[in-house]
Amino acid sequence: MYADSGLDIPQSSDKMVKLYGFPTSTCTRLVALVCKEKEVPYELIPVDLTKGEQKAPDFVAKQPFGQVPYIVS
Ligand SMILES: N[C@@H](CCC(=O)N[C@@H](CS)C(=O)NCC(=O)O)C(=O)O
Repeated sequence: MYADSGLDIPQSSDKMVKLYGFPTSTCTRLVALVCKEKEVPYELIPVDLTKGEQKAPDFVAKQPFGQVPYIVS
């Protein structure tokens, strides 16, 4: 799913912006595009909208609207 999405493959580094989102979500892609344009390295943390992961209690604790994207720098 991620290989042809145009979004960066998830990596792990505490120093990178963490972008919680779904690869085909336009809202997620907009933030990813801005990061790329501004050369801000980011790590995509998948939140699967098709599985309702955005409404999971642990995610809603971070993002109370239960929507993506959610970013942490
Ligand atoms: N105003 C928000 C809207 C975010 C939004 O609508 N996200 C959609 C995906 S593009 C979403 O999380 N939908 C799932 C849901 O609402 O349960 C933004 O632009 O970041």
